[in-house]
Amino acid sequence: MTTDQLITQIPKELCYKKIFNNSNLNKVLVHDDGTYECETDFLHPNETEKGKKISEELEWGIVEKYYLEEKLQIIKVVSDSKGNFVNEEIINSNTETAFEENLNANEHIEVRGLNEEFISLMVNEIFRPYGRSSSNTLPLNIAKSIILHASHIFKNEPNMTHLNNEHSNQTITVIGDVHGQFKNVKGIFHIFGKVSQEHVYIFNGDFVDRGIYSCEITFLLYCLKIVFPKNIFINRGNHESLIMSTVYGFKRETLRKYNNTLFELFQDSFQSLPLCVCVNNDYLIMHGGLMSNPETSLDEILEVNRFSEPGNVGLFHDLLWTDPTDETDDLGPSKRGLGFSFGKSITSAFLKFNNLKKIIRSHELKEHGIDYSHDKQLITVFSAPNYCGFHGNKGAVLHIKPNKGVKNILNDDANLEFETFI
Ligand SMILES: [Mn+2]
Repeated sequence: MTTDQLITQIPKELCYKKIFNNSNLNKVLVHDDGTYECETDFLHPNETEKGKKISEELEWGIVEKYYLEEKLQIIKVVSDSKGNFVNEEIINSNTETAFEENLNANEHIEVRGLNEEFISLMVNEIFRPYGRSSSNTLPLNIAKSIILHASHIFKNEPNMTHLNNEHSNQTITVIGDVHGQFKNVKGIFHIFGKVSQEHVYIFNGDFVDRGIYSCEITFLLYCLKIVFPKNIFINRGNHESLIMSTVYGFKRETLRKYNNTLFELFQDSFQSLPLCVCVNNDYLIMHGGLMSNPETSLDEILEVNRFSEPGNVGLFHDLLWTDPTDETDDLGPSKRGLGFSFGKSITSAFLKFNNLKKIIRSHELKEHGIDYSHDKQLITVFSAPNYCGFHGNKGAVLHIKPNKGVKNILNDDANLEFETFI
């Protein structure tokens, strides 16, 4: 039986579905004296650093001015050839300095003062239509420096990060394609919880294109990466590339909201993104799928030079592009006309060769957001419900929480739990 047939047999409380009501999000209560409260905030308890409610202390305009002109500082950091700190220089964020053009290889940009409160301000007021900010976009220098700071963090990560939550209460949640559907990304954090020390998120590629809020999603994910570098990981998808994001909407969106310099900086950041995460030495997570030779080691994945476009063939390309197939056990044609598809024997052989339990990947629309295939050795997670506004599919997330998973007719693994949402 297929996933779609099986999932309908799961009792409702197991295949549980929370309905995310967007009308409750970001509702701002404006008092007569002009101060405000966020009734449902995004990522923080609506308090200033001193612990006082914003509404008691500051008018909205002052909060925005405080962050954008004072609190956030753009710093150029200079390191020596071994990466050790040498010195730093504050760049004034108010002026339109072309700082990124002047960066040498031993220099990078950091945004200081970026915290959860700023993220909430950005999401609730700047990015929200009818938010109280005078603009729906970030000031250009802030936008540039967020991308540059995040890129610097990505560049220093390996192609594949190893995570382990076997001996902790930490949940690791895998999110599949979200494709510019910002409302759903906010919904994911509302429903399943914030990024925190206890809750690590893996965004498994294809967060841009198709939907029209790719810039907002990228800035949110990059800001979270800056604030919680060890609690959110972002794998590159096939859409985080120059060709795809030029054709499928992200370029047009970026030019409309910002400019071509920003688009180029986004491309540089995409070329810095890692390719995989391996959890508990059991689960390998990548956007697309496996390579043609199942006797490819994890060390070979670590050796790929990923700081470029993925090309049309080879390991780098395959990790971002391939799909599983049930039509053949071995290798089959690609339904995308690019590369190949891989059958069950490839998956089995790869898992055995690398002593892994399952492959977790995204990249394909699934009616229920989740699919178990290849004798349940391979899981597809797709997290854009009602994809493109008309597919009518659910979205799903997959939690990795050792011995606290939820087994059912579909999920055979006590360390995993999937949840679906619309
Ligand atoms: Mn994809």
